[in-house]
Amino acid sequence: MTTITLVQGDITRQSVDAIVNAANSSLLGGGGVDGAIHRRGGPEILAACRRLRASSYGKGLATGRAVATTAGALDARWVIHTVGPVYSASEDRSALLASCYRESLRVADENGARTVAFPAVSAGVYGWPMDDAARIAVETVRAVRTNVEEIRFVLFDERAYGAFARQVG
Ligand code: AR6
Repeated sequence: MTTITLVQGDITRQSVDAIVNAANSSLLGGGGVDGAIHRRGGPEILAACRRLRASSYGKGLATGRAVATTAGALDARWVIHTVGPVYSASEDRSALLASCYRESLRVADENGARTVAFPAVSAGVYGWPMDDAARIAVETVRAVRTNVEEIRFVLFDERAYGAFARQVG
């Protein structure tokens, strides 16, 4: 049984097995959630990302994929980095956004994580409309077969929290 929970707050303050990062394909950090995770998690995470770049992801991590690193100083065992699609009004990229959630849960399962915190992937800098981002996120995780016991969506503000709450019902 997997439970979906919602929290309004800062994902870097969560105590879970895995924290999902809305990264970019470089894996070398950025703003938004990515910046916050690297700031609070410390240099170990970036060092692990650099090693991944050097070993397996020379061309970067593809959109819709996910990979785990140490969580550094965060209160978690892993950070799972996933790359959301940039929103496009002219092209339907929702399969790629759904893939971020599926792949992140697959990586969580591979590592044995039982509690996983997700941000609203692509709904910040990447421009995805919040209601649609919430619908895709919730529908996708509900359809996944996983050993994860708690999927916690951590929403930064009231608007995001409301959008997810309407989907979870
Ligand atoms: N905790 C929870 N949610 C947060 C936090 C936080 N600490 N900070 C921001 N959010 P974004 P994206 C919310 O932009 O759209 C980065 O530069 C935010 O309000 O972090 O996937 C990466 O390096 C929004 O609702 O991710 C990429 O280049 C949601 O998290 C790019 O941004 C996602 O916003 C990825 O863009």
